Amino acid sequence: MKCRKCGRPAVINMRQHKLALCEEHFLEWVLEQTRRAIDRYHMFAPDDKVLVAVSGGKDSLSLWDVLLRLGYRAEGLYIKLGVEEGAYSDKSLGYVERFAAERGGVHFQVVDVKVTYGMSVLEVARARHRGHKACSVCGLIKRHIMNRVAYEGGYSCIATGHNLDDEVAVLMQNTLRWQVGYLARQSPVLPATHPRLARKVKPFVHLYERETAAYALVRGIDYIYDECPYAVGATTLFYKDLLNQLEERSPGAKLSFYLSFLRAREQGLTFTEQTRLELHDCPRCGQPTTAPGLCAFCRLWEN
Ligand code: Q46
Ligand code: ZN
Ligand code: ZN
Repeated sequence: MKCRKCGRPAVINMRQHKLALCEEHFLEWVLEQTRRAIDRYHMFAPDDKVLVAVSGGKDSLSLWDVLLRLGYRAEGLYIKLGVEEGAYSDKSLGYVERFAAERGGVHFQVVDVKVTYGMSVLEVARARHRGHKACSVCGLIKRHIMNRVAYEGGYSCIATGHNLDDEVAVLMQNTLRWQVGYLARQSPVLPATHPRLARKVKPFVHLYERETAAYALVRGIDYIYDECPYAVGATTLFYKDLLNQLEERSPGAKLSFYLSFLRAREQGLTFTEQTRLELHDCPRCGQPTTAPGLCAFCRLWEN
């Protein structure tokens, strides 16, 4: 297989685009695709300060790399959850630190959940939500911290490394259950609905997971291969697998499922967002909550 642009040996063949590219042109192509998504969905402007949520994995580190190469003011945020199994948190932080050091010490900050709030994610999950999975508590904590850091640091938005496979897996789950509220909100850009909530953007939303993985590989970005130990068996993985079978039979199926969903929604063919709940400001942290009194995050740390 030869690169369509220069005829040298291709390193990747993207059947959904009928496009094979060599190393150099593939790296260029990823930058261009990302830049286009940022512009197309009006994610952020060239002089905006962007907070990139980095986990040490291939998607978030590749995203950070691409944003820096595109000349954006992209700074990192690593949230140390305190996952001790397989020294997961320490290892993944190590990858983020090396990434930043190799790029002349680009700015990033670490929020260590245990140091800041007194308990690691797992400890608080055990103490508060017996029988609940760590992930629900973890999601709540990560959202709170991202919003807080973005607000305090004056960032215009939070960028996450979600790729097309992530988005399509969620879309399929929501569609199969007709989760109207979730479908109405699933978007490459989630606007801020409160001054304390940052806008969320997903610049890799048009890239397949195999492309973000190839980008990290070709660019020489070292990342943590293992998933968080609690992610094992997650339903999303099942849907990803299912969608890959579909893609195998019909190249481009994932991309077109996602893009036609966005188009349908734009044309008003899906659902209007459910009536907004009235929001109250949490008396402790100031972030909005749906019921008066402490927000779910602050209640976690009570007593
Ligand atoms: S939610 Fe669950 Fe993830 Fe938190 S506990 Fe690990 S798997 S990191 S995206
Ligand atoms: Zn080429
Ligand atoms: Zn609160």
